[in-house]
Amino acid sequence: SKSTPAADDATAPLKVGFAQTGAESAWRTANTNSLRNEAAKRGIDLKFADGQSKQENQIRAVRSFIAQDVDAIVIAPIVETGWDPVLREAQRANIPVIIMDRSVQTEDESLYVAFIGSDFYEEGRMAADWLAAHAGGRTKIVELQGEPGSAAANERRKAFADAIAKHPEFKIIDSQTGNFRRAEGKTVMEAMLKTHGNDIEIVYAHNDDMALGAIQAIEEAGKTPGKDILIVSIDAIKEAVQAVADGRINCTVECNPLFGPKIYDTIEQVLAGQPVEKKMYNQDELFDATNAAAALPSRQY
Ligand code: GYE
Repeated sequence: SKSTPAADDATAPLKVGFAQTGAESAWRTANTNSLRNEAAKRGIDLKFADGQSKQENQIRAVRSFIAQDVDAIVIAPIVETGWDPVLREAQRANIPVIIMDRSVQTEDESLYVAFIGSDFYEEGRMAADWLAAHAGGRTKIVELQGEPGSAAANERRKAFADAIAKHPEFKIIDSQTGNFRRAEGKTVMEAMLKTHGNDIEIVYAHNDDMALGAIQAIEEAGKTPGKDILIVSIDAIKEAVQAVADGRINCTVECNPLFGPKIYDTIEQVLAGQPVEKKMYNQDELFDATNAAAALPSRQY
């Protein structure tokens, strides 16, 4: 197996390659900062690659990390499928890979050492359950999906559909991708308002950035988000928790992006030959009118 850097040279800093998805959302920026800041704190040499939302860029970055003989590789996979060949290359080079944030579908689970992230299915279920309890007779939902093919969009969509199927009064009248981006959330919402007009009673957004974009579209259409149209969302970035406190978003389910410490702890354990858990999930909370204002001062992202 891979020798520790200490075995090569006691003074050499740990070299970690990080293939990030891109910079599509405030969540993502917080995630990038967490890995960068914690690396700086620990004296880790972090090689950061921005995938610019393209899997091919991420695969190219992983290959270059292998060529640079890094000690470990962290991947935040844009989409779930298509990773096996490059993961095999890393394994052949004896470089451990940590999958962070979004999961991969693989035929060989030994191709990565650990997954660290949130349970996206659980997040979608929490959003739907909140709605079932608080919709107050509103039933017609439009969905703003995240990046097509991403684990986050796939699971948030499936969980929500499964959960509202148990409440036959609800109906998803339209569902389109906004790619986890604020500007796209706004344009998609504008188009939906044109198509469906007053029929839209609820927005389910797969992330806060799209919800915040949708809110702008709703306000520009002369409606009041949070009242005329209920908004449920995921991530709990500070700006969205503030919007919940202000009554413009009704609920946001937390998805904690601050993985830096956990990622490097895990890498250090793996390189020291210690066993690590294969799948590590965050415990995520939900914010609505009852707890958002109180939570605001302590929100870290
Ligand atoms: O919800 C979204 C980001 O994969 C959990 O990606 C992540 C999602 C997050 O762009 O804001």
